Amino acid sequence: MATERTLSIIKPDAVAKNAIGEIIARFEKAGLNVVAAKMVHLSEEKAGGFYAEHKERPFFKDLVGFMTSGPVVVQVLEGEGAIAKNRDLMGATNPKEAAPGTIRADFAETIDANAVHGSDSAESAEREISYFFGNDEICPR
Ligand code: RTP
Ligand code: MG
Repeated sequence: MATERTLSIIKPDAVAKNAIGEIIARFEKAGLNVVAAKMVHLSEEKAGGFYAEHKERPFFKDLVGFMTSGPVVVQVLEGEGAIAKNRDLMGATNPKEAAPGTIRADFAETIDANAVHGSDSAESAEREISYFFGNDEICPR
C-alpha cells in the first residue's frame, strides 16, 4: 500500500479532556507519523468552510457551533494507507456505534462531540490538508 497523508483534528471535547497526548500516541503506535501540527481556535468562517459539504444538513449549525467552542489540534498524519488507518483508529461517527478500543469509543460520548475528525478519501485529504497547512509547514520524514 502507498504512503498517504491524511488530515486529523482533535476536536474541542477531547482537547478539553486533556486527551491530546493519548490520542496522538495511538496514531504513532499505529505507524502514523505526525508531519505537521498546530493548535487553533477556529472561527465560524473557518469551521463552516471546512465542513462546507454538510452546509445543507440539519446538524450543520450545531457542528460549526461545536467546532468553534474551544481550541482544536490539527495534524497531518503520514504513513502506509494513512487515510483508512486513521478512520479505523477513530471508529464510527456515533461513539455509541464505535468498536471497542477505538478513539471515539474511548474518548467520546455523543455524535456531536466525537473527539476526532479524519479525512474520508484521498480527495478530501488533499483539500483538507491545504485548507490548514502550507507546504512549508509540513515536515516529511
Ligand atoms: P468527521 O467529518 O468529523 O471526521 O466525521 P465523519 O466523517 O465520521 O462524519 P460526517 O458524516 O463527515 O459528519 C461530520 C460531523 O458532523 C456530525 N454529525 N452529526 N446528528 C447527526 O446526524 C450528525 N451526523 C454527523 C458529527 O459530529 C460528525 O463528526
Ligand atoms: Mg467527515
